[in-house]
Parts: sequence; structure tokens; C-alpha cells
Amino acid sequence: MSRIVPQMLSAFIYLITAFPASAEPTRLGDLIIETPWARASIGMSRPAAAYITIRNEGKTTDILTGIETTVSAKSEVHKMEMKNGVASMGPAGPVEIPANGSVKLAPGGLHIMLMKLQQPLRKDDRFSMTLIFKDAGRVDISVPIYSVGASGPEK
Ligand SMILES: [Cu+2]
Repeated sequence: MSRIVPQMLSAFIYLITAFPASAEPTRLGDLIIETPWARASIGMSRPAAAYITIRNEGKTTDILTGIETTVSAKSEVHKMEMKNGVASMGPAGPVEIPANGSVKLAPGGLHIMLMKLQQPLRKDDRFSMTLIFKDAGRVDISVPIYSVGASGPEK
């Protein structure tokens, strides 16, 4: 038995490294969810942010109406704005994904705010998040977590 365990371990490590963390795009009908990512959190007292790009290959606008995840008690799309040279942010409301267009959530603009974290977001972990669209319905995506100072997907 003691010989088998290291072999199983190396097979397990191989499985991890054989599939890089860079997520495949997720398709839901005409929508394609690309490059999800989040920053590692500093503890759990501050909210964390997650980012995605949503492309709509369809002929009609769809609307991102909600987000669900178990890592935070409340999650919603926020919009960051500059007012008199001061950055402020608040709920963006429903986000339209235009026909034949795309919406990018990225630092400094739209982002998914993960409030009341239920667990710390640890670098190199992943968490699952459900996006809810008015027409296309629900889709689960897997979000890789990068370093605290990451400015974009690291892989
Ligand atoms: Cu925010």
C-alpha cells in the first residue's frame, strides 16, 4: 500500500497540471462567458470582486439580472465611477448584453461585488458562481482566484 500512495499522488498532480487553470469559455445559448477571474481576498471583512466578459452572438439583447454564489452572502454587479476626481461605486442594476456585442467586467468599471464573504478567497483556488440571464436562464461558471494584486487573468 505504501508504494501505491505516492503513485496516486503523482497521478493526481498530473491531472491538475494537465488542465491549466485558464477556464474554457462557457456557452449558454447565444451567450459566451469568457475569462472569469477574481482576486484573492484579504481575510473576510472586506468585499471581494470578480470579473467576466460576456459575449452575445444572438440577434436580441439579453440582460444579466442576478448572480449567486456560496462564497458570499450577497453578490451584485457594481459600477465604478469617477465623481469630482473621487472613485465611487454602487449597484449597476440589470446589465444589458447587446445583440452581437459584449460587456466586459474589469477593474475600474463594472465588476461583480462579492459582499459578506462566507470564506476567504485563496489564490489558486476556484469557486463556482451562477449567472442569471433574463432570456438565456442560468449558467454555472468556475472562477479561478489569482493574487491579491492581480490586474487581470494571470494565465
Ligand atoms: Cu463594488
